[in-house]
Amino acid sequence: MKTVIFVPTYNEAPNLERLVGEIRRFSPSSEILIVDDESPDGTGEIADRLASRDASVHVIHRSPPRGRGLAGRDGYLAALDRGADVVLEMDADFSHDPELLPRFWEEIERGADMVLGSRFVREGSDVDRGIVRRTITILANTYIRWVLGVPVGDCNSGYRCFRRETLEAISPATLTSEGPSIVQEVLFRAHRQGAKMVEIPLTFVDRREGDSKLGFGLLLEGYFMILRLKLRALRGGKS
Ligand SMILES: Nc1nc2c(ncn2[C@@H]2O[C@H](COP(=O)(O)OP(=O)(O)OP(=O)(O)O)[C@@H](O)[C@H]2O)c(=O)[nH]1
Ligand SMILES: [Mg+2]
Repeated sequence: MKTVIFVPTYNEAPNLERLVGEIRRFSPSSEILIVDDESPDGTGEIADRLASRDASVHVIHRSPPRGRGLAGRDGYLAALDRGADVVLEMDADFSHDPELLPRFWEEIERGADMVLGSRFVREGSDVDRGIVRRTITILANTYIRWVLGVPVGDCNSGYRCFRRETLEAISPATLTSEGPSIVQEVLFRAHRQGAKMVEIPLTFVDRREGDSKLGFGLLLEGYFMILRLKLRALRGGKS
């Protein structure tokens, strides 16, 4: 089973080298694909250096416009191009613990089409974040689940993996989210394709190094995107 782990990065210089080391430790046979958007802090150069030392590390340098969604789309396509049987995506800021990687592979081997790291299943948690962020997350989650009807506890998880066929079925080239709403767009498409989803407990740790890219504007844009996805689906579009 060939596994490709892709990591979108924007200004993750303080995290990237240690992250790649930890991924290696917990999933030694995976390929790692870093998708960088010309980070001004030199993340791309660090990625190149890591790739030159390790043949299973690859880098994509995207040109503007940048965006978490655009990087996600390119990451999915490149991972499929590399012949992945399973594609996993995770953030670079250690909110997504690499120690969990073997659990993802286990669930795929047991028959899941898609595995999600979830804060909202038994033993998952989000305790590290402040009360305001936690409340926003819980409300957003309830809203997304209600509008899109996706039967999972954590609709905002960007720590997840897909069986190749599942990812192909959602046709990543046609994703429309430029920003972080790609997380829900992909989830919604996979749900509509009938993907068998399994959630595993994730203890979410807030970023320690580097700055957040998720401002209020992106948050708001995400909420509108959810409605747009739903409307498109109601009109019989591909969603
Ligand atoms: N390539 C690329 N990656 C991005 C972009 N924006 C964010 N990312 C990456 O996507 C992942 C998630 O972004 P975060 O900034 O951690 O978003 P968040 O987890 O919602 O917010 P914080 O953890 O509070 O910063 C990280 O690995 C980022 O480096 C972008 O425009 N391009
Ligand atoms: Mg983060």
